[in-house]
Amino acid sequence: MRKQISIIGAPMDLGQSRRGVDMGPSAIRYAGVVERLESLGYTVEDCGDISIGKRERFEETSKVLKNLKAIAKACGELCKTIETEVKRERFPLVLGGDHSIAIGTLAGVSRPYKNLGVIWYDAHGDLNTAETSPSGNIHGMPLAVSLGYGDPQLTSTGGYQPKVKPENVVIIGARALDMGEREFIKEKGIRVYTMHEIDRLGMTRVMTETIEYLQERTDGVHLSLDLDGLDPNEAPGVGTPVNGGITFRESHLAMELLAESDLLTSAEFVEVNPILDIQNKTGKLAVDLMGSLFGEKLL
Ligand code: 4U7
Ligand code: MN
Ligand code: MN
Ligand code: MN
Repeated sequence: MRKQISIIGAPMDLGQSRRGVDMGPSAIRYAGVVERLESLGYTVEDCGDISIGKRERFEETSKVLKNLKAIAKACGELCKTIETEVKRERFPLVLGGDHSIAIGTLAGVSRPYKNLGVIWYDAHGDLNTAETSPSGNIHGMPLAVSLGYGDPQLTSTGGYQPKVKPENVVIIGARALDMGEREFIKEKGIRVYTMHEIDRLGMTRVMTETIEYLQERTDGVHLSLDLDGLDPNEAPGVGTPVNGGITFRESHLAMELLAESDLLTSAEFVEVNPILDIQNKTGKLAVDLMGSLFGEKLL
């Protein structure tokens, strides 16, 4: 892993309806992310936050893509910031913010890689489009957008598309996939380890297979970690919790195996909502996981 990390905050809350996820980057900073990574020997630069526009007003039942323009604009800015950090040969570590920011992160990190791999650690598939979305919330769409499906204002971020090929994506922790997402997964042949496979195979095998699979076919790998991939008992501060999730220990193991593989070229931790959290438990959890991801050893 590159020894120089650039932290970029993306205080986005326009991709979903719960208030407070815009405070996620602060919560992760207060949990000591910079100090934690420095203690592991990295040089860390906090680049601050990108700017996010204003929320529009909707009927909760409205079928439009909510806050489309402002999200597209912020993702464009995030993309540029990340491109700059990648050119400086630094490891981009993005703090969210709701998961719609992954549209910008992936646009920023995927240009130099012809075959970028993506690990999508999440209870959800985030593979909806305007046609399949039950909510109109863009945080349920960033993976579809990065694969080239969705509104052109989103898929065109960074000026090229798609950012990722379906065969280079691995979803881990899925347990709340909408009907349209299930069809999309089957049609595109996306690799998914649902909670069923995690229970059945164990996290060691899930991660070993994922790492081998991506090692063979990709030239860089991005980790997009939605804290709701973990069980709500461990990560209560998320907007769309789903019971029966990945445990704290399993997640640490997954991060340790990723550290060992030295595969990652960028990462983001998203959906931390301090308003819904208990004494910043979820922010601290994010930083704990980053510790393992960046090579912290127990002995
Ligand atoms: B997250 C949902 F319908 N699928 O599209 C949707 F269940 O980034 C939830 O993974 C999306 O937290 C969750 O609105 C998005 C819903
Ligand atoms: Mn999710
Ligand atoms: Mn998500
Ligand atoms: Mn969520």
